[in-house]
Amino acid sequence: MAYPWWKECVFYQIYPRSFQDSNGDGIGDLRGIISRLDYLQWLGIGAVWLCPVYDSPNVDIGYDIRNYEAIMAEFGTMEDFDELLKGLHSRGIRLIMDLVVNHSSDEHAWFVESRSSKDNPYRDYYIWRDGKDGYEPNNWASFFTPSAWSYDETTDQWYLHLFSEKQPDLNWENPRLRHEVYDMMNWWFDKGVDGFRMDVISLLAKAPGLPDGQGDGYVFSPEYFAFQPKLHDYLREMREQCFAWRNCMCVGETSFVTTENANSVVGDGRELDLLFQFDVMDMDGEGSKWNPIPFDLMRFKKIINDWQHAIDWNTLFWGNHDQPRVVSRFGSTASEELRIRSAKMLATAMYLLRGTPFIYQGEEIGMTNYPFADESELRDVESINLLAEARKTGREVWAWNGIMAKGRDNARTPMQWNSSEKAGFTTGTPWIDINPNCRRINVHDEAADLDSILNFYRDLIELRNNSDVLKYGDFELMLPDHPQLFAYKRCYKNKTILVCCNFSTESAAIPQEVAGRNIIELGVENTLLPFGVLVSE
Ligand code: ISL
Ligand code: CA
Repeated sequence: MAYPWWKECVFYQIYPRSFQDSNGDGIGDLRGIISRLDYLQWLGIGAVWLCPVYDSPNVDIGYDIRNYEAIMAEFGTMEDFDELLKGLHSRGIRLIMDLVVNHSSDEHAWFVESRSSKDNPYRDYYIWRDGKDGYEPNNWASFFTPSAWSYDETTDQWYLHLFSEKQPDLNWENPRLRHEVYDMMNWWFDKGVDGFRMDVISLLAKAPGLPDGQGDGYVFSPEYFAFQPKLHDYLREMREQCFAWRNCMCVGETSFVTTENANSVVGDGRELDLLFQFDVMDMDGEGSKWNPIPFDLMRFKKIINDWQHAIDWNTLFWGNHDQPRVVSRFGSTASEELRIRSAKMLATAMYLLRGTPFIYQGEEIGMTNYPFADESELRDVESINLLAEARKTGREVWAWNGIMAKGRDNARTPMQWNSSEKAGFTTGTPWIDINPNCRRINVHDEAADLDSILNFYRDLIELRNNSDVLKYGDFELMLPDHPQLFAYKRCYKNKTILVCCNFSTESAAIPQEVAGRNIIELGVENTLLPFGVLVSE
């Protein structure tokens, strides 16, 4: 049986603005990525997910696209892009692009036209409604602003935006809009890209009539904008029009997906190949990500076990550009020893599961959250808006604590290439501060140290790439009630690999169930030390 390429390899996510600057303007760019291709090859990854590189006014750092077929000037030119793609392919590395089509920038030509008059041919490319008695058409809250609607004087109507007011939602009910998007996707496919990561793709369809959410004030109402029945029509049409016949991979950022509805997008219907679910990412927030609750190992085990059994093939990840750094979040930075061991433990626990791993840049060297000193150091619209809103109700301290722990800027500080002041990222002034811990956490030093997190990631990727058990084996949760250990078994054709990870800061006795010939042994001294790992076969 032949498996598709995207089940055979490990993905690496690049956030271009913070990966490598090549011209000293403090902003990462395409030529910077080109200069690091040998590093990616050395790491052993087989595909890259590139966050948006399209022309954008950068209100949401590239997730507000002004022109889908042009490269952002700060990142370089289309020639640079072509060279990047060629450079990846010549190293056997595939490239998937970010597809952001739930919304565009308000500076996109479509929206400029759309807002100009009610009878403009582009009017129906977006979602316009009359107000209700001078107020918003409904009570929906947005991800980034209190209301999901903004009023536009020119035509005396309101437009919907589930994100910032500069990210108007596209109207997927309009077939002309849909076919423009398909043409654009095919244009990129014809250039040779290998697929797309589809931004908030589960939100494309909105409930007919845009009903009010239940509650007072502005109400966040995913029941009316996520996983609506029409979503499946759009995804099937997209597949037929753009990629059913291609050797590509499309992964959806399916916000609000559940184990119950997941197979409606990735099951036999095959609308998408893979999906990102956020149950693990959401587990340390109560109701909202800004209300922190401690990591609960039992809950983690249940989430992983449920997902491993719910769908045939999972995405495996600990973070991305929207999440804090995993070692700060679920590991420990109490000492260097614990940071290093917990980073390795977390990688083992996640990436030996059944599915396709996605490593976020900097994770492979154990980068940590950034100690932001004050608001002036923030760059993310989500955090900046949250703080401004919280200030109105005297909840500034709550918001600031939330941002320190969960703010998206934590993952967006520049990649740490070496121990110099600017971390080898730039020669100029970086667009966002560089973590001073680049002195000890950086690619250059870790590449030379065989016990480093970086070399551990490299070995883990190699182990996975060469093991049919790890790639194709079944998953079985072990020791479900153990309060400290997360353990599982992977089985394939009479072969078994056992993975046992100590998620706690206390030592744990090694259960006999996980004994075997050791493949990975970390923090094992008769017992499993805090964050210790044992993998055996
Ligand atoms: O980070 C989040 C807010 O707490 C997530 O809810 C995030 O907004 C959501 O997963 C959607 O993310 C994607 O679309 C956004 C963009 O800001 C994110 O960077 C992107 O990954 C709008 O395009
Ligand atoms: Ca630059």
